[in-house]
Amino acid sequence: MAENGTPTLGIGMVGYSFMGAAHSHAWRNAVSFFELPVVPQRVVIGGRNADAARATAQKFGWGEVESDWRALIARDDVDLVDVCTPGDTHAEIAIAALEAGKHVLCEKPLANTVAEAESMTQAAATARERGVRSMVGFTYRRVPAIVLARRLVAEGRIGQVRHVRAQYLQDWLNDPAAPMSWRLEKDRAGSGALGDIGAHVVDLTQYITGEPITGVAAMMETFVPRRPLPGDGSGVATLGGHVTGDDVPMGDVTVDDAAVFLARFGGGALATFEATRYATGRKNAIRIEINGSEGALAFDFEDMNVLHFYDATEDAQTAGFRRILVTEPEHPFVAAWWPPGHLLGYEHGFTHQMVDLVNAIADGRDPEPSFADGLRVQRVLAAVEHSAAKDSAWTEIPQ
Ligand code: SOE
Repeated sequence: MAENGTPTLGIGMVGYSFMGAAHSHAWRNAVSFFELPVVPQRVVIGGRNADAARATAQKFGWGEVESDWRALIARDDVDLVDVCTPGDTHAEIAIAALEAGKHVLCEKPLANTVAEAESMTQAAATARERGVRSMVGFTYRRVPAIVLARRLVAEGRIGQVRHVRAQYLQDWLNDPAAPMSWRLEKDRAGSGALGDIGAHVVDLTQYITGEPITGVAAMMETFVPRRPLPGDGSGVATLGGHVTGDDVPMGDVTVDDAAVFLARFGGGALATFEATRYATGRKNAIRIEINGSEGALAFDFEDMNVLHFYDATEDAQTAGFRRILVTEPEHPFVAAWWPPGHLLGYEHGFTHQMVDLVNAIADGRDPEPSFADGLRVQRVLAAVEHSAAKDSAWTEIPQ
């Protein structure tokens, strides 16, 4: 019980780097800004590097540090395991947690392979029968403008969806002296730009349109095949950086730097996708444009409080893209924060994710995106890799 008598939910988090910080901050803010039926408590944090885990624990107020993730899962005071590790450990940790009866939040992409994602989805289905819930962390689903976009499509405001244009553009690898990190190792990350950021736009476009991607034709490229190893040898470099000097040890990049593909959606829409970490000048541009028979939507995360909406049923003389500032209390999640025009940022999506997850657990509902949703994304990623390896051959996605 929390001090005010509200029941608590003990969180055990595995991982402490970029996503560990984003999740820690979100667990903390969820309680401060939202009325929750159960209070998440930051009980214990763990990970490979105990010093790094300790630093994150101190910064974000975790109660204890546990270097063995199995011991973390086994604790009676842990009700939910938050998996913020690189993809190569998602399946093992998430399945063990589900089998131990712990709810699971797992960072995206769900896994490194379709086979792993299938095992995780199966474990989630089995655990669900015992009331254990699971969710995959496609956090951008909780950006208010994205939720509004989905709502407008579902309400028929843009009619039949015909075109989807989706890009996830970053540039933190454009410098060849930016060091190696686990995100550039296939064994650890599964794939490169495709899984790291392409997975987000695959998920977002399926979420907004409510339709699955049914087939793809793809190209992938690795522009810089070898990179300097990070100076401290820790392999946990954050995004970017610049390592120079004589005889700097180098490592092999074993993933794609960029992926581009054509796709078709279940409802017949044609789509183009682009995911790259070499889009000079673009820092975190998730750009989605959707054209429908009655209107269109356009979004760019670098201006994330805004949704552009074109209503084709309006008088042609005055019709035009409308710039909606998604900061009104009527907009999703916004009422809990600031007055209109007082903007939200990157971290708010994570807080909204925790809020939705906690509410679903308290209500005995399944949170979304589910592991099954994560598996659907994984199948698209696998089809993209397959197509690229076969000279862009059209590749259907099993539904
Ligand atoms: C790195 O490209 C990264 O941190 C991704 O891993 C995240 O999913 C994305 O939100 C921001 O960029």
